[in-house]
Amino acid sequence: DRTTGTTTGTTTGTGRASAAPRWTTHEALQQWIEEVVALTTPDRVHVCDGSDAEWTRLTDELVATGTLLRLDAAPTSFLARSDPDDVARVEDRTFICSRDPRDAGPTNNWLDPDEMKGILTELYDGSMRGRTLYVVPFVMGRLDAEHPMFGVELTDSAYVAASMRIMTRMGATVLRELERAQASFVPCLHSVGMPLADGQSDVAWPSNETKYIVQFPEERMIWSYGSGYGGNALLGKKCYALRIASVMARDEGWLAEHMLILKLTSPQQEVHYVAAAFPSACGKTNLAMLEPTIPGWTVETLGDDIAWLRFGEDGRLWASNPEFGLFGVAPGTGWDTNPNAMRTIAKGNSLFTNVALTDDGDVWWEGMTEEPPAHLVDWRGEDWTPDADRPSSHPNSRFCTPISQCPVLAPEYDDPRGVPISAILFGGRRRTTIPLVTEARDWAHGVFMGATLSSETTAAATGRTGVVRRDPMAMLPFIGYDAGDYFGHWLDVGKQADADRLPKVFYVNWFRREGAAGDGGFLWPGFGENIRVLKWVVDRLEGRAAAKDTPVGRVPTYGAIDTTGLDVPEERMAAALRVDRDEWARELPQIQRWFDTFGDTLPSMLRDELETLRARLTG
Ligand code: SAT
Ligand code: MN
Repeated sequence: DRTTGTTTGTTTGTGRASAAPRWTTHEALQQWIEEVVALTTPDRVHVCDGSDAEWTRLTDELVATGTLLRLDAAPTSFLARSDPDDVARVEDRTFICSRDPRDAGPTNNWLDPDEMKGILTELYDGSMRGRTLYVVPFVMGRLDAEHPMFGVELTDSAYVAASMRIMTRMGATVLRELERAQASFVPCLHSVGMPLADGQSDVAWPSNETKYIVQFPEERMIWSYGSGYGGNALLGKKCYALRIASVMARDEGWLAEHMLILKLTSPQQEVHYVAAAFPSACGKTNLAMLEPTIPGWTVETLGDDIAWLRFGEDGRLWASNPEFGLFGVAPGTGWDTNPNAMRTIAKGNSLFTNVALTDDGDVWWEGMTEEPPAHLVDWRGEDWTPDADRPSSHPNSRFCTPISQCPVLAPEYDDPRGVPISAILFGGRRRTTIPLVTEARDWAHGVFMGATLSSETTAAATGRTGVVRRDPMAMLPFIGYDAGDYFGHWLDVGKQADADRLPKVFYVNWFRREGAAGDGGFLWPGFGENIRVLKWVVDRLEGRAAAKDTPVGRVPTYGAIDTTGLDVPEERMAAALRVDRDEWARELPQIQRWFDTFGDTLPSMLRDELETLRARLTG
């Protein structure tokens, strides 16, 4: 029996006489598991098959250990409360360990790979004692893709194994294919870093104060230690599908991006696929599932976080979503703001982390309904009433749910080729300066927009929130190599195709506010009304909407955005779209400083774009 076995067993069902049990016929995988078992000394090894029975067993066990609470009101869904110190990605503990520090670039933490392996090998030594090592064979994207993108996560967290079943295609079918082809895979090693001594009882959320999230780009390998949360621990997501995949993409001529993918159908039945890059917790999930407020338009979802873009034979960029689930920010998700996410969750089979619990055994978070319930148990497990001066749910609390349950999932989600992209949107969270929507003049100008993208920080990463930082292509924490080289790669991608086949690039900002300091109310209602901006984008693609050329790009002329039935006064609309020379005069030195951090890896084309912008603004 290869699916279970103690690490001290002698011979297994495959009959091979050996010190270690035989877990797989994949030679490299078998050997790697043996090495990890020898180093981390788990009590048991379990090779995940991805079955329903396994899900039931895992979640039952997690309920028994107190990690999960079964929701009485939704018995196929569960609530987890993390350690209060393990609630978000830890960017300052995240490393790109390339051989040459230059290849990590100025935006990543770097340490020599051998040195890092030394540190982590010491931490992993005995780190799984008293626990089960779960072997999670998975594929990012589809198993029937031309080149399936395999990974195997070895983790001592049942919560991670269960979450990986929602977020990736995993289990026995993947392992069989790995074995048949003796295919290469990205090894992803994860330990929460809390071994259990004999008789020591476990805590609900094991983790370690010391945390490392480490990518070895040349070896296509990931080592993670100390955290059980989200992108720190579900290694198929940010670590593989963005950091490692971005390096593969650079080497192979494609793009791995932090983008949602949506399908837009106009009243004339024109279909356009749009990819959009926003930083974490800036509304990607909401836009991906938007419910249009204007008649005749349809939005369907293909993905809410990650897009892999490759050129098709037609010379267009085709995007596919490598993930199998949604890991969305809970607060702010409600029947008003994102009814499709609510419908997805309502079908059950979901893991919630760090949200509040209602008295009748359901979940609640800020923004789910207008009025909070009279009593809750908050994300730390404490009593909560509406007069409390703290939120009931952590601002980075999450729902983890199968994407197949999304009622507006586009049928093309299941097409291994993906979908041809007509437009790319870049967006951030900015109170001032950035207009509601701006169209790039050409690909290079679009790359400049992406490279200078900025946003106020959110709770998705630990650290201060609300501080403006440059977040190029919304990829700042996810670029697996030198960011200057990454911009160069984007420019090269533009040279691989005819200009008229490339997606058109737009820069959006749903978050601009009233007042010179941007401290007033939002100028634009956002959410479902964003369809009006998407409509302008489609009308531009179809050559029927007006735009005026400004120093920063093309913005809608007065009246070009359809505001029928919307209560946004003319002045507010003008303010949302304004290109303010004073604001941009303050922006230029910030962009200059940002570019100066790169030295000679910054493509000269981007410096030229900055000079063009400067000249246009002062001209
Ligand atoms: O925690 S995750 O990295 O998965 C979520 C996010 O930051 O987008
Ligand atoms: Mn994300």
